Amino acid sequence: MLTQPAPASAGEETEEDQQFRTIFQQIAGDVSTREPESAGGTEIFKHYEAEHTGFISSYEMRNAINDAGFRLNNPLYNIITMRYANENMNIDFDSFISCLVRLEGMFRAFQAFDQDGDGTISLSVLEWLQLTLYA
Ligand SMILES: [Ca+2]
Repeated sequence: MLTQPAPASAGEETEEDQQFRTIFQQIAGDVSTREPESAGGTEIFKHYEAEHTGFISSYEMRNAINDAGFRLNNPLYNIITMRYANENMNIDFDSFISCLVRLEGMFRAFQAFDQDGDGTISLSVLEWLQLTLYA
């Protein structure tokens, strides 16, 4: 289903290209086996959803994301609201699950690259594009 990123010219793959491809394959493999409903997201959404309106507020979204195990900061919560909330600053179920899946994928990718676990990664622009266009 997923197309693997190909090196710029076959036969001239550097060690870094190979490493990136291995990591990307790991991530793609993880994604393809991922549960459609992320990390108990359905239960979390129901917990915050007020009176079966089908929405949670952007404020509740912060708590819900926390409950799903993600620790973010205010700028990131603001970005998530801009990206996933509707014009009334509410988030519906599908958007909530999309957000969780995205966060999961991005964290997973980061951890795959951060092999020494120091919380920083180094990517070339092409690696960055492969990662973000895929995620
Ligand atoms: Ca690192």
